[in-house]
Amino acid sequence: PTTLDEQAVRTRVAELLDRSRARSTALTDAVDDSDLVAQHSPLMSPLVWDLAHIGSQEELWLVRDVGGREPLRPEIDGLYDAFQHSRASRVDLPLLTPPEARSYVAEVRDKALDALDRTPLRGRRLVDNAFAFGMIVQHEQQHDETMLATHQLRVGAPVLHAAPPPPGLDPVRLGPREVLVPGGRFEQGTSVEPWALDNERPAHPVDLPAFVIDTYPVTGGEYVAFVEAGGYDDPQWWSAAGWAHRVEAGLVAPQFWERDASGTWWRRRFGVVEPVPADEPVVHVCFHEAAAYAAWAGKRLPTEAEWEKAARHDPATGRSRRYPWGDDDPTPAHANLGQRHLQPAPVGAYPAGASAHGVHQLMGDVWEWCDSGFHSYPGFEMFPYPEYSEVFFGGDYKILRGGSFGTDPSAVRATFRNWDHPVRRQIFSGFRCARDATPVESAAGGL
Ligand code: AVJ
Ligand code: FE
Repeated sequence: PTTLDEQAVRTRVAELLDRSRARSTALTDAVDDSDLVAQHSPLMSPLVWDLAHIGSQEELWLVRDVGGREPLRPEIDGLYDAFQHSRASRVDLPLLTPPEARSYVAEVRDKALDALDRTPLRGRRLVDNAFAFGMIVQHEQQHDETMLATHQLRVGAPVLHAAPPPPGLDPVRLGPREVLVPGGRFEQGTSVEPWALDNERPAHPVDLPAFVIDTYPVTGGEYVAFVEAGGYDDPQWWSAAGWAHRVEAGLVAPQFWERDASGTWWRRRFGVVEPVPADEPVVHVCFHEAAAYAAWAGKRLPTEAEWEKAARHDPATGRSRRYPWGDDDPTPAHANLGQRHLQPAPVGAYPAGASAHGVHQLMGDVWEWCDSGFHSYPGFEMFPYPEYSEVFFGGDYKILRGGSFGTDPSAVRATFRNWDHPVRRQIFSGFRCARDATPVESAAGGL
């Protein structure tokens, strides 16, 4: 018999599947078919690959695995296996055409919804089957964010539109630039969040010395000061690997920035060219640029554990929250998520989203580089397949936390761990700074 609980899960999953598909459709209908099959950057797949790959993963996990159905298109599995073909080479594969890809994903979705209706979602299966649906919702949303990054790389007139973000706070109301997080234990990761991926598990204690962290991400205005001070010309701020990359790639400023003859910095954002906004978190910087800025500012990047403690730890109860503001799911008042806006919001725009430690904009706006590699937590158990996280542990990656304006709320939590190569910056990546607390600060317990 169907329990109320089970029906509620079904309804919620169906809504989220609908929402992710509406987003994929909007991102792929926004351009001509010739644009869908084009290579906008060797760092990205053609958009039509992402679309059919979304369908292919859904077929594997929901139609074949959960639903126990026969394969729809077994012959195309290899084309859409991300491990078989590099992003740069996908444009040369005999991919489904845009009309074929559209009808393929629609056919898969019909069968996935049928599986959702017929599959038990109770008991142990509630965990396993409901998780498979949650994983597929998150997978589609992750590729939607990737497609959004491809749109940003695409050259041409604007085709995406969204309302501007809410205004920020003036510096007086924003308060201090940094805050002390006292030393001590907190719980990192989760064992209970239903849609948490394997790499976020299990919950485990971490003991950290006191540290100081920025109350909001580094802004465009602050970053311009680093550029104008010659930060890109002075190897003392850069790690050896960072400097080598800065020279080899010819980095002079964040991606999509350009300086005019009068010295004004401009940025291109989804086809719109506008002055770099001084009060918006800087975006499209790689890990090396973020670390160099932090060194120039006399600080460093936070570790992943520091970021998570600043975001989740509630000093009043000792508990770790699901989100910086508490346990409630994100609303538009909490964070700039879900592509509601096509840019980060000015600092201070989400006072309701601040953490217990008074740290703003940890969720949404920009992914934040952390000075930590991608490793498993103690007690990690691979689930449901090694290719999601396990094969990436220990690779040449740095952690990113918190999600960007292009991340859907269904695909991010304060425990969510993203990772990428330290040289990547076509993603919506920014950062905030941290530093060790001085003995006086640690002893005082507050700034
Ligand atoms: C977690 C964002 C690094 O996009 O490469 C998508 C997510 N895994 N398909 C990525 C993912 C398989 C992944 N990241
Ligand atoms: Fe994928």
